[in-house]
Amino acid sequence: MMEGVRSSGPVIAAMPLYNEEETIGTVVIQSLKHVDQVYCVDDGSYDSSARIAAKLGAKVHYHRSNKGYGAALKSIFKYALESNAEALVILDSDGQHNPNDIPVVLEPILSGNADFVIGSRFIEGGSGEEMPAYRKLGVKLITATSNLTTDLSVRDTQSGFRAFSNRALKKIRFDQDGMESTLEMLEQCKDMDLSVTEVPTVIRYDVPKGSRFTAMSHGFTVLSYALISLSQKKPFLAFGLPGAGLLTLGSAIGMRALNRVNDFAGTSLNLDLTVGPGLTAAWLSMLGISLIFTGLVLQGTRTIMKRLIVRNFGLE
Ligand SMILES: Nc1nc2c(ncn2[C@@H]2O[C@H](COP(=O)(O)OP(=O)(O)OP(=O)(O)O)[C@@H](O)[C@H]2O)c(=O)[nH]1
Ligand SMILES: [Mg+2]
Repeated sequence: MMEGVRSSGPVIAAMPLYNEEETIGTVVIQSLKHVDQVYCVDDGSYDSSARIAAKLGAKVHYHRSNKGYGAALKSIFKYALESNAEALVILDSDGQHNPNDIPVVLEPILSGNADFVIGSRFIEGGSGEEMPAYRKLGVKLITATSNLTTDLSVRDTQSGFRAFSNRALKKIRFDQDGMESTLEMLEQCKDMDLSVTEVPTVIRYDVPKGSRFTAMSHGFTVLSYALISLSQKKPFLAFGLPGAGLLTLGSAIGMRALNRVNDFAGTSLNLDLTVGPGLTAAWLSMLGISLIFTGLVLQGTRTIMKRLIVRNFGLE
């Protein structure tokens, strides 16, 4: 049980649950030591996960079929809002997060210093070093893209260990049913002016199921979402930057080809050494210019649409 003055309802620990019968028991028992309630969303598991969780004192909500991680988070948010939770902490049920870190993740919320806390692997004291290299690269790529979109400087956007204040629960809305919901929430924090902070946590990679094959495909889905989101929110950056890169490369190849023309002026070597690079330079430059132009048009359209919406509906 948490100490302190209560302005609203319970402190809840919640977890998406999908076929985790080997670990869920320990996670529920240990979590109950730190919060008022444990809430599990069983997403169509075909093992004994849900029965074990319920037996050990968790409240279990059932989805009849597997709807995905984000869909489970939606059910969790709905329940936390209905309970007017003072704070909500979400953690994985596969044993990768240590429930004894719950107080650390909740602290900034309960002391009123943040609305959204991420248990991060990549700040001092976190467990980023233990992460398999390919996963680390994926998470860093997703995090960098997401930070460009949100202007936040979060170090670990992909941690499932997160806590929310009552204010954040009331303001955050997300649509995605998959793991992309992790990024959508951060965009909401930025849009709704919620304060985000990170605390170090250890995330284990030696749990019974360990890192699974699906992690790769989840990674690509989340990265695609991050790129689409960036191209929608900051099209000039998303198209203009690669465009400028291609234009620079094209120009460099073009300049070299031109220099060759000068070097071999009057000899028969000219054509062989300059036509190929010249053509490459031309199409790279044209592609670069098209991308920059696309970025400009999209950015302009976005600005005009935004102004129209603000003028006609008073919304940002
Ligand atoms: N409700 C629900 N939970 C899910 C689903 N997929 C995964 N989970 C749960 O979400 C948490 C994180 O899922 P994982 O598959 O472990 O994802 P991850 O930790 O990013 O990847 P790994 O390193 O491979 O474990 C776990 O507690 C899973 O039980 C799903 O489709 N529905
Ligand atoms: Mg996991």
